[in-house]
Amino acid sequence: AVDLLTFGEALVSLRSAGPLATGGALTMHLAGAESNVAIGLARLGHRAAWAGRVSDDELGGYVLRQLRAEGVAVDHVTRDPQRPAGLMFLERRTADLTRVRYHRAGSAGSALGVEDLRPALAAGTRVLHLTGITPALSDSARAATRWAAETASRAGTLVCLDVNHRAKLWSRDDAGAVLTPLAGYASVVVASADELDLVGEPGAAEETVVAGLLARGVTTVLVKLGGDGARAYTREGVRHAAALPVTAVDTVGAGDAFTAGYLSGHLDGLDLAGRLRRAVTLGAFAVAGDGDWEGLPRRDELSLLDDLQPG
Ligand code: KDG
Repeated sequence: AVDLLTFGEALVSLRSAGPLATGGALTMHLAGAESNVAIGLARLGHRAAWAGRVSDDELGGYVLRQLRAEGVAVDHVTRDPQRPAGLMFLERRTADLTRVRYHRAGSAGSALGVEDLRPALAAGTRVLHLTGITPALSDSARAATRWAAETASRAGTLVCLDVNHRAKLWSRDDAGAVLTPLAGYASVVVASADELDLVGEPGAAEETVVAGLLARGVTTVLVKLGGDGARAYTREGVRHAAALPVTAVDTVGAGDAFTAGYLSGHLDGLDLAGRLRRAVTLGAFAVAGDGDWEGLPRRDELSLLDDLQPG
């Protein structure tokens, strides 16, 4: 058994320093919200596994090599000889503004199905992490996500749904129709403030959506506020966690780092304040360095930011 199992599509991300239209050098990175979370946990010494389908070529080999190098278990990854790797082009315009272009329709990762997840879930996990990206990829990926959430929640496994709305993959209406029922299987729901209503009534206020989720059995709702930190709602009330004051170099991946930190704190048995402190600490490491996950801390580095007071 592992501490955390996550699944989805891992992408090969090709990053340019400036506008793509002007060309120049691209650098190759592993991307994917779920694999970012798995790496965040593995860096802290937790046993993390990632499941999904990768292409049976050099690019799929690259994805597996990166995950293995970071200590993420890939025992339940399927190589797909028929379909290509999902690609993502990322152009940086400012530290906060990056534009993404996907080439992932019909990819190996998007062909994910229930049978790809069955052995991974059967092997056992303390936490199942899933995102709102995976059900946007295909009908089979949507069915697999729902199956995994339902199966894990029935087995008493902690399920964490990280909403992660990707407007380039589906509309808010389509996302809401799928993610709202999915949230009913989750114990922990993570969303940024502008995507929270995708797990409630469209346009509903934060308090209304949160009350609905808590009534449906969700125990913790984490609302990410970017540079303003996060709010955590439980039945006991609401608590605000400020972000740590670091200079933002690259904000992509900060949300995944936040989730990884929160779940790491949960696995370590920390109280809510401790889980939030670890969440904002990982978020700070993610924004302070380039890349989605490259700057995430190892356990002995967690204390590096201890002297920073939440700003
Ligand atoms: O969360 C960061 C992600 O945006 C990135 O790694 C790619 O998973 C990704 C996606 O589908 O956008």
